[in-house]
Amino acid sequence: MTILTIATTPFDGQKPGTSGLRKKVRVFQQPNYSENFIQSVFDVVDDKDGALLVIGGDGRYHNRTVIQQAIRMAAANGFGKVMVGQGGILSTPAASHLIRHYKAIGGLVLSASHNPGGPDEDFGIKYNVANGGPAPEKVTEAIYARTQTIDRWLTVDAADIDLDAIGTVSVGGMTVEIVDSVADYAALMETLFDFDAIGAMAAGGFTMAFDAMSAVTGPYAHEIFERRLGFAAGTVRNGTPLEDFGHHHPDPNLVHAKALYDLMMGADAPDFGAASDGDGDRNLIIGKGRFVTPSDSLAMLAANAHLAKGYAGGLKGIARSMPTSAAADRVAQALGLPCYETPTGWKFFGNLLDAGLVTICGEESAGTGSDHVREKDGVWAVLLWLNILAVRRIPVDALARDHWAQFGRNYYARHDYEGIETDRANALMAELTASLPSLPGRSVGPLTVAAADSFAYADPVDGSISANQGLRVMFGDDAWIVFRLSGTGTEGATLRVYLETVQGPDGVLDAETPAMLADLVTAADAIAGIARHTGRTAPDVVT
Ligand code: VG1
Ligand code: CO
Repeated sequence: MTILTIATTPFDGQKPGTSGLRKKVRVFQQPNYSENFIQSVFDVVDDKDGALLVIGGDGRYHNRTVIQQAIRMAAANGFGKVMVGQGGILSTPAASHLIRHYKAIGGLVLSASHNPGGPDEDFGIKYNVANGGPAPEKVTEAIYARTQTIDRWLTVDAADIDLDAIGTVSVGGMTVEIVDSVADYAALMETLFDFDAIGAMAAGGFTMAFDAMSAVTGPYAHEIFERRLGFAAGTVRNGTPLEDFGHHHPDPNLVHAKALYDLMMGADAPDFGAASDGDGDRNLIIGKGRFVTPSDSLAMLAANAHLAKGYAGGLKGIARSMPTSAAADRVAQALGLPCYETPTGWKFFGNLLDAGLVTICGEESAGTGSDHVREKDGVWAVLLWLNILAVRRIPVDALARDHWAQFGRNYYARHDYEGIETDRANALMAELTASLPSLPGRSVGPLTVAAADSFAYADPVDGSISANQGLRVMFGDDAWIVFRLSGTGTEGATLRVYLETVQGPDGVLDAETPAMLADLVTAADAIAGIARHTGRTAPDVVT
């Protein structure tokens, strides 16, 4: 088969963010745009000759087009085989599992995660490496460098293939295998959790609502929750992946999953509610009448994971991203486990998991996962919750209260200011950065700044340093604020303000979060000048 060399010139801005390259669909539709990025990935991957590459996405608009392009380019670049999820569908954790299970050299995950989809919305491409996890910074930096000098991309002259037909075909002499999107992943889940116990709980009348948000987890949830575990038909809501997610943001938070929240707070609430995001790596957990913050969910899962067979031997350690609440640290301390604090983004957990330093990881943005794959995993988190509830036989609310009584409670919220002009957001961060040395001693209301810094992470495994990962303002030992700019948006800037205050086991455990955080909200504006810089007096999204 002849390899075609197509001349091209670099595009600006092909810099992977927190989780891959994310842009508007129309940007990706420009001639050479996707091809330049994919070729830049292939140009930095060593040993691809004859190797296996996994490709899949969250089913959003433009997914199939890029998959067909990527298959032809993989053939031209010497890969031996490509494995694709049926219909182009693979959840991010399922893709991570396939890479590991079949010893692929890596994978292309086509998703913009929780960002909306459709012709006028977002698309994304992420490269995962051989451990199944997102490429570490040194790889994403090499990819970005390559995008700035690229002058050609390689493809073969071959027609599109049928992505819906399971089986094997040849493209330009390379084998392409279309696999069931769910089977291997579901089998992995059965090794970790007691499906009989969860199934017995469902048969005994325990009910659940799982909102797949018209995104990728629909097929996984139908198979696992309804078919294998026996939850009633209809347990899975919005279970068909749609290219535009039904015009919604597939973001499992209290704003975009409000229907689920309202259900769970109402008189007819099932026992357990959960949702996942566009690409299936996030999870939202809501018990009957009790929302569990993602940070609390991480802590509660860590404290109870040994009740599931996959974790019966206990945990090696716990890791959380820096802006995630320190609730998990209290569990680690009580269990005598090491606890690691990383920058935002799953790629920073990879080394810790590979080195066997931690078993469970989590982020405040509704991401929880373990060493079973190298991505966060929404369905996995739901199954771990169900397994724990099947063993403990108490409602979510009782489990939460019990947890706080034992470990204390971290009141926590994230305030997002979206679509800010980039210059204004940068000015706010620059001014705040400059003021950090002068902040200690400053008082706002009842709070006095004890310390302030810009978070830098030294990876304990490979020694790499990641600087400028968020600005921290600490008030004593029990309250703090973190400021950072999002690295996943496609329009303007999003300022994230993370607020946290801690109560010990003997403290106030049953207060409303906004009341507990009111002084911190005031302090955040006074210290960072949010209204002055952005003109905003309230966040767009509170999670
Ligand atoms: C956000 C979250 C971060 C998460 C990332 C990718 O990043 O804050 O915790 O890892 O999204 O998640 P940022 O830079 O916008 O704050 V996903 O589910 O969108 O791949
Ligand atoms: Co996601």
